[in-house]
Amino acid sequence: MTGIRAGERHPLHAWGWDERVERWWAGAPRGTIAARVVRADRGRVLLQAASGTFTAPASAAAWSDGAERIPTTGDWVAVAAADAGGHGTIAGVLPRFSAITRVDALGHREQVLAANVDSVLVVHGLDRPVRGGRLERTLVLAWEGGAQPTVVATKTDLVDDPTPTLEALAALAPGVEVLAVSARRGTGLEPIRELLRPNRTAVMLGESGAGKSTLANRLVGEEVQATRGVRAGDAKGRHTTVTRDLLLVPTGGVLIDTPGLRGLGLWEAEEGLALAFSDIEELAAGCRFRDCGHQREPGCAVRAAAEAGTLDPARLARYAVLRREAQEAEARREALARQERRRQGAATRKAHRAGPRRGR
Ligand SMILES: Nc1nc2c(ncn2[C@@H]2O[C@H](COP(=O)(O)OP(=O)(O)OP(=O)(O)O)[C@@H](O)[C@H]2O)c(=O)[nH]1
Ligand SMILES: [Mg+2]
Ligand SMILES: [Zn+2]
Repeated sequence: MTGIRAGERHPLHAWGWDERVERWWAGAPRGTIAARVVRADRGRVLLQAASGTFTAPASAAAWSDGAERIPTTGDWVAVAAADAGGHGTIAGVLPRFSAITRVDALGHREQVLAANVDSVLVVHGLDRPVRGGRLERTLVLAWEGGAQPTVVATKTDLVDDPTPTLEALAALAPGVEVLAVSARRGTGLEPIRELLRPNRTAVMLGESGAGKSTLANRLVGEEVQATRGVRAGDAKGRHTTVTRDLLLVPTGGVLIDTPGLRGLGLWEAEEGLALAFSDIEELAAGCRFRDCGHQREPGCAVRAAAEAGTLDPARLARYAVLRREAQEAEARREALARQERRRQGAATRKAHRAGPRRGR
């Protein structure tokens, strides 16, 4: 298929091609070539193939596993035809080993922000206050997507002592490493470089102005991404990055820079919630009822901890909000699945009725 001999490197190795992709590629349609999506931009994607780059519409395409996927940054795809002008057609999107997903603006569909990522760098700019809810939500998305999160507190050069903020971040992210870096000075980057070893993909998520693109440029070693100063006064960003871009870093890994997203609605989140709130999950083992909702149930160990001050009551309240949101999303998912089954049922019945007539 690709004509690569054992021991030889795949030409897309630098872009993250590994055994996982290799295995799935066995199901590729005949005559197609492999490519990775290196940019997603409002309905279009930029593809990196061994022979060069193509653009293609970001429309849903099936794979031999029967699933349809809309290609997004980080995806591996099979390109069918590409013309001399560099326009390609995507014949299929490979299965993903991880996918960072949020719900779309209407709340009806999932949008995959980045596919096939090993780690999520949750970037927080030390020039702004910590927004606990936002950070926790991002961690839920990362865990749910099947990636390992790391919190990156950047702009250490702007604060005298980052310690109190780092402690606050750690309390919001149990079991997650919190790194302190300055992209401006280039300090504290070693642990990130370690995450970006060959064949590893990381995606950065964080508010606009947090310093994602500046960090990306520092890690890449070149000004590949545009950056812009934050608003004086509240340090709010100006939504400089508008596409999701996959970049090669000299350590051999791949880094995805994303726009600072306003909305990060949950779509599927049960596992992500359990991992992001492992402290509450642990406490819940002591609740009298196994399905305790930590609301008004008697013998609730979680509420007891909040009352005793060992669990931040504000964190518990935010957890309850996210849980409700996840339950609502689940109900919507189920309703959509029912709708789809009805639609398919109707199509099958129609085909049966039309069948014999057409046969004659
Ligand atoms: N002092 C200092 N400033 C930084 C650092 N990192 C980023 N900045 C500044 O923060 C501002 C915003 O940085 P960006 O990298 O554009 O932020 P972003 O997260 O990519 O923002 P969006 O693309 O809008 O999502 C710029 O003025 C940067 O120069 C840092 O480590 N130290
Ligand atoms: Mg940016
Ligand atoms: Zn409870």
